Formats: sequence, structure tokens, C-alpha cells
Amino acid sequence: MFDANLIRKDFPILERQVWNRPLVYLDNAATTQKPVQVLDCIEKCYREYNSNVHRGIHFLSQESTRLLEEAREKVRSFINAPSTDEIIFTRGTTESLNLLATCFSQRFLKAGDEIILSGMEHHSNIVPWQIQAERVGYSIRVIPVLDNGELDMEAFRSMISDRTRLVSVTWVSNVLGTVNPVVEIIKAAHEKGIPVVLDGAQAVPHTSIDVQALDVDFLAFSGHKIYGPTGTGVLYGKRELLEAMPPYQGGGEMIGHVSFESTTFNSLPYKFEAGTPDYVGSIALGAAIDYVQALGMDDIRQYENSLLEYACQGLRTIPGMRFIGNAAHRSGVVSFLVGDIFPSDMGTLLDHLGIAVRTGHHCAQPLMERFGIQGTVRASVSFYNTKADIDALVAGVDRVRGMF
Ligand code: C6P
Repeated sequence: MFDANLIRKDFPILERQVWNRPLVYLDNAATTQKPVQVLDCIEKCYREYNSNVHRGIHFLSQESTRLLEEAREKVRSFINAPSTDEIIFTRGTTESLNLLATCFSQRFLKAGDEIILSGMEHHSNIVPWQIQAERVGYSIRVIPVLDNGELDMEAFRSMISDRTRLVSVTWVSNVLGTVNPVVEIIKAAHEKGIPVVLDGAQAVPHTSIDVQALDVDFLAFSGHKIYGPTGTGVLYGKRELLEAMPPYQGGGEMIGHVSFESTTFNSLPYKFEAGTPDYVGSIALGAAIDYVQALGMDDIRQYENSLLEYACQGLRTIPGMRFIGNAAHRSGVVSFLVGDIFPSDMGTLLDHLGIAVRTGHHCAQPLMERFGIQGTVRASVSFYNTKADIDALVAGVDRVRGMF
């Protein structure tokens, strides 16, 4: 049985009081809290194993290298990638997407080409492509978002052309919670031989992933959103694409041989991991993956979906409530506005009741423009949240409404 109250005992921060009230943490889409298993792993790494990886012949270096590569194997198995060579450790989704935009554009894109993004992308899946589009001369087409917060799939199909070279979309919207039809998107793109990138930042923490069953070409996600340390992340890519791409950054570890005349590069995945990596972070990300796998990703999905549904039911009863996004398939987050209360006012007053939510544009300004709003109030759930947290949110929102 899934027992959130028991699980909460693994998360010391959830015991905190804020403004003399028990913390109700509903900002999990921004970052998740860390279980003692991850905190202990970080401490143990620095206390017992700390030594630079892939560089030392000595005992500690061999040990930390082994632990890092074991963590890579945990990530591989977690997303069912064919090989650890295809798992690149990064600083997070943002760095994964910047790496990809830079290296993919350099190798595969030219002036006159097109790539397709969607209207619900986080800035991390817009700006890196824009920077490269300006440099290379390709153009960006945008899948429109329907009023209910779903992608206009008909429009998507009609914008695939002979010039399309890549589709890069978010799996789950960090604002709307929409779970996009990624199987359909990948199938439509692959029928024309076009590779697909999935921004998995808001999907990977909430559902089980199988990159081979999906046949997705690239997947980016952040460690800190899946109970791991900040500054960690992953880029998965199919071997043949990664091999064809040039390196992202130059420096230690990514080389084969260096001379002033020419340099050869290391094999995958190290070609894309220049410099001393955050090996402690990645090892602790492995501990986070162990943790969520022990809970079971399917159970996590079911529990969180029921909590989200419970939240929507409660919030719906509040006069003046307007949900932003009503897609048939949703995950993780609920965004809303109440009457004409500014989201930041709602967020500040909720905070004084001990309730942490995020307010604002959520790094998705084009989506805000699409809905003609400045921002939203967003509550986002984790498996350690309870119905009591949701009751506190609903009561808090209603109380704030009553103040205006
Ligand atoms: N969204 C949110 O509160 P980083 O910052 O690199 O870990 O993740 C970037 C990112 C990329 N794509 C999506 C869909 C995301 O949701 C995020 C991060 C957080 O919604 C912080 S802005």
C-alpha cells in the first residue's frame, strides 16, 4: 500500500515550520525535496569516496569512478536505454537542451531548414534553438496550443514538410500539466525520417520511461526534479546521432589525444562530458533513482494523479476559479487564477499560511501570451503530498479569495 505519511518520514525538510505554520510544499515542479537516502549518499561520498573520477590510478579514484559508472547504469536501466554510452550527465534539462541545440544544429541543420517546437515549451526548449537558428539560418515553426491546453495535432501534421529536420517538444507542460501525445508525435515525425527530442523535465519524475519502446531520439531531464541533487541532469540520445555530433565543450576527459596541430575526441558518453563532472551529484542521482524505483513508478503515477484530481475537485468549488489548461491527460501540476487576484498576491498570502506554490510565467512566456495572461498560480504534487496538503491549499485559496 502506498502510504504518503510513511514516505514523508524520509524527507526531513517536510517537518519544517514556515511563518510558524507547518510547511505545505506544493512547488514540486520547480524542485523536489530530497530523501535521507540521497542526503546520506552525498555525505558518504564526500566523507569516504571523494576523489576525481576517470583520472586517478589510486584506490579512491577507482572507487569514485566505479560509483559514477554504476549511477550511469542506474539511469540507463531507469529509462531503458540500450547502452550507458548513450547516457550523458549534464547540469540539468537546460544544459541538456543547450548541448543538443548547439551540437545538433552544427552537424545537421543549415539555412532554409525548419524545426518544430510547440507553443507550450519552457524557455529552455525555445531559446537554445533560437540562438542556433540565428547563427545557422534555419527557422522555427510552432505547434499551436488549443484552448483546453492540448496541442493542435492537426496543425502539427500539416506543418511537417520536406524542410523539417527536427521536432522538439515537452512531454508534460510545466504550466498546464498537459501530457502530450508523444507516441503519436514520434510516429508522425519518424514516418518522414525526422528525429524527435522530448523535454522530459516534468514527465520523468511522474511515470515510468522506456526510451526504446517510445523510439525517441533524445530525452532531456533534471536530477533535482526527481529527488536528486541540484545541478544534475541527463541527456539520452541514440548512439548514431550522438556519434555524428561534434563535442559541446572542450577540456579534460572529452579528448582522445591533444596536440597543437589537432585533437581527437573521446568515445561516448565522455565526448560530451568535458571537465571534472559533478560525480557526487550524479552518484546521488543514482540513489534518488533507487528510491523512486523502490516506491514504484506506476504506483507513484497513480497516487499523484489521484491527488491532482482531488485538488481539481476542491479548487473547482471556489467562486471565481479559472483553470488554465483542461487537457484530457494531465500530470503533476494544476494552474489557476481566481477572479482578478494577481498570482503573486495569491502566492504571497498562501506562503504566509505555510503553503508553497509557484506563481508567475513559469518560464513559459509564449504560453502566457497565448492565454492572454501575465501568469498563473501553480500547485504541483509529489508522492509525499497528502490529501491534508490539498485540503490546506483549497482552504488557503478560498481564504485569500475572501480577503479581496
Ligand atoms: N521548470 C518550473 O518551476 P532546469 O531548470 O534545467 O532543471 O529545467 C528546465 C525546465 C525545462 N523544461 C521544463 C518542462 C521545465 O519545467 C523546466 C524547469 C521549473 O516549472 C523551473 S523554471
